[in-house]
Amino acid sequence: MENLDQIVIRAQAEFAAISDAAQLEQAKARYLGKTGVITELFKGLGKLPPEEKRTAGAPINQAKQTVEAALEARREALKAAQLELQLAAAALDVTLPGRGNSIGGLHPVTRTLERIEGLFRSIGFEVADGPEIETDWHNFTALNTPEKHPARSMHDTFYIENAPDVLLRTHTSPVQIRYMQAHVARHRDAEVMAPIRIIAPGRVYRVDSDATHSPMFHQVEGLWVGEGVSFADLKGVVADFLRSFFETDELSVRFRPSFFPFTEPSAEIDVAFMSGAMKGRWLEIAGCGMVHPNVLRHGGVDPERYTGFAFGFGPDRLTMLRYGVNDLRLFFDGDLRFLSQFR
Ligand code: 2NM
Repeated sequence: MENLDQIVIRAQAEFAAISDAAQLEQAKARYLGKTGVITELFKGLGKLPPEEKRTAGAPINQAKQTVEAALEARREALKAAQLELQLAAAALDVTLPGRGNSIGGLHPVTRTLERIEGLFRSIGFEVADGPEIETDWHNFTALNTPEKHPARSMHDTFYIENAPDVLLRTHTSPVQIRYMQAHVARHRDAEVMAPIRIIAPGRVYRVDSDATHSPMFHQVEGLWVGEGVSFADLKGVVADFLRSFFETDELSVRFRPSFFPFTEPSAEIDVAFMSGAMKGRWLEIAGCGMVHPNVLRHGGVDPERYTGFAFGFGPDRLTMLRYGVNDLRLFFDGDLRFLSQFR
């Protein structure tokens, strides 16, 4: 028969071989459980007389304590190994370099708009804005555009369904109409109206889409209304602006007769760089003219007393020229590989 020492050695070896907590508890039951080997030995003592019980019981008690100690030691070892595994799984290599913060940047067209606004503010212009969803009256009628003009067709302008008088503005000129009306109203009782000098930058919409046209694009329109404002003032303001914008005096600016319903006379503005890669090529860059008397009247301004000039250009196009971008759609695709080059 197996003696006490052998039982203890077997228990210690068994516990040591187990690496699973549940299996360890099953092994414990085999020695210390209700029908365990050591428990059975204690049961055998019951039949002995009291004085023999004590002498025979002492070594069994000793063996039980040794087995319990081995069990506890193994439990602790398994718990420690488990913790070790968890720590290893959650390990962080604190010596790795950080991911860093990626720094955002302004959209190239926004940069152009801010530049334009800064330049015009510096010569006393105010920056005005207005709704992108406009009425037919503010967008066309007030701007002297005839009832049957092609720009009013559904092929050119986005209309709002079931609202025939509502559309997406096709230019920022309605801002100028709204501004004139509000400004004149504020000066109703004054002897002389203070001059109106504004630019209206913003998004405009036309039914058009290819490499050089987007259904949404940007415009900056300017307006100067006052006593004695002339085409010569227009030429000076525009030429100075363009030379400041492109940061060069090596820029030829020419005014070519043209037609717009809202100005008379009207002109296209072309520029040519006198040096550099683009040297000598005329680029159409803006439209302009003296504000038509009907437009002044719709703005509440007396055309017998005041004159004004207006101009409009495309900041998207100016941005393409300034940064050498060849496809307008790159500005509106939202591709970070393109946009992050302007940070
Ligand atoms: C252009 C060309 C010519 C223009 C006219 C007006 C207003 F509202 F004052 F009549 N604002 N902008 C204008 C004139 C715009 O863009 C090519």
